[in-house]
Amino acid sequence: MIEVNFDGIIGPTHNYAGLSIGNLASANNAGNVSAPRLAALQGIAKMRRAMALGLRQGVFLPHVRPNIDWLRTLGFVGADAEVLASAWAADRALVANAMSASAMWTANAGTVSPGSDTADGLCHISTANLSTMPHRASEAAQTERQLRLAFADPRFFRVHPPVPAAFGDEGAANFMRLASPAGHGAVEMFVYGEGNAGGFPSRQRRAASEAVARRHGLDPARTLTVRQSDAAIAAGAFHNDVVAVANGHVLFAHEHAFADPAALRSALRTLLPDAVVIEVPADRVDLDTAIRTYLFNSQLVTLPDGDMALILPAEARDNDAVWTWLGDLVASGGPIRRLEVVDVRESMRNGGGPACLRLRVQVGPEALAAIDPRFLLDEAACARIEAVIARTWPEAIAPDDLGDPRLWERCTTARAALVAALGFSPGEI
Ligand code: SUG
Repeated sequence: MIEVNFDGIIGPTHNYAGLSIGNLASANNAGNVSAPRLAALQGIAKMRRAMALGLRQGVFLPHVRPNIDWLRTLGFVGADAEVLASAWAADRALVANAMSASAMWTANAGTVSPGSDTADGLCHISTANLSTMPHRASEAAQTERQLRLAFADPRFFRVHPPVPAAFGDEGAANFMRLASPAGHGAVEMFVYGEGNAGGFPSRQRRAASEAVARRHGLDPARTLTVRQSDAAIAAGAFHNDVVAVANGHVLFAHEHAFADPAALRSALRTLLPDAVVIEVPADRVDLDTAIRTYLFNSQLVTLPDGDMALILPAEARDNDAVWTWLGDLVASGGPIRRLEVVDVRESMRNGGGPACLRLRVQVGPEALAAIDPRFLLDEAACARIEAVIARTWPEAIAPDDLGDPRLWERCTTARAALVAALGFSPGEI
């Protein structure tokens, strides 16, 4: 199977509005001035880096922002500019929600089960409802449209609508898949939270995960629902991918990521005896440091030569405890052999690291050929995207700018230029 990582192109409205309760980076950076152009170029540089490592790369596009349709559902009427102006006058937070560029974090776009795990052999993709946060909940409709375009071929793919909003589902950020190198099958793991840990919402409901597993036609005997620890949520791990990541036969996690790590280990020993669990002990890297540096929000990838690499945020290298631990990990001769550091600081300040920015889709060669090629990257497409960003993305957005009609206009034009540059027609996406 070939893995394609679909990164969200960071949209022109990228800003720091502090919209996500429980996401400490978003809260701590609320009110700061963002740099959308730099942010988007950092995102593309990360994609180029993955491609240089020999990995397949895809993209999803920024959503229509400002999201005027959403403001209309809240009762604002008139021409587009009137809708925005009256929403801004009524409640600035509503416009901040309508301007959010949060669709960049495509690990939250949906959950993907490769065809090798499903009853009908199709690759199943469930659009996430992201229902816990208003700015994220409005993503689902446009996300589903893009998924249906990219994975339209019914011979290989089945795209599902979101599960009902009553059951919060945040997609692949709370999902991990382990596969045996010796062909002993795979295990899909869904991680959920429960209750209100430390006053922070747990955004993934168990019922949502179970619904996704049923819809995908997974074998219940090879599907695990794993509870996230309250300590992790209370410390700011609003998604599991802030404290754990899996790839191939390797699970890389913090000691306090899961409510019952011993039970998880024992289930894995039975289902996938050749799985390797690399657990980072709290006395080497405490939970707060892990969350601040996003050590676990790395992309754990298999390189063409079979070695695994961690694509880490620069914040992980900048911390002595984390970097020392990683040095020991590579020296230990285990499956993770390489460390690749990327700078995605603009996204990080909203709580989105390298792994948040990508959705993994694993396919065979025929299914790969059936993906709409406009969503797949090569050098030429990278250059086209960079040129549009450099020409049209705003350089800075301060909180008051969110109410400026010139910014609304500019961001609309910028997105339209990108849509055209990638070969989509205006109403298509
Ligand atoms: O949902 N931040 C996102 C970050 C998502 C990270 N994704 C993963 N862990 N996979 C969130 O909390 C902040 C936006 C703001 O505050 O304006 C935000 O939505």
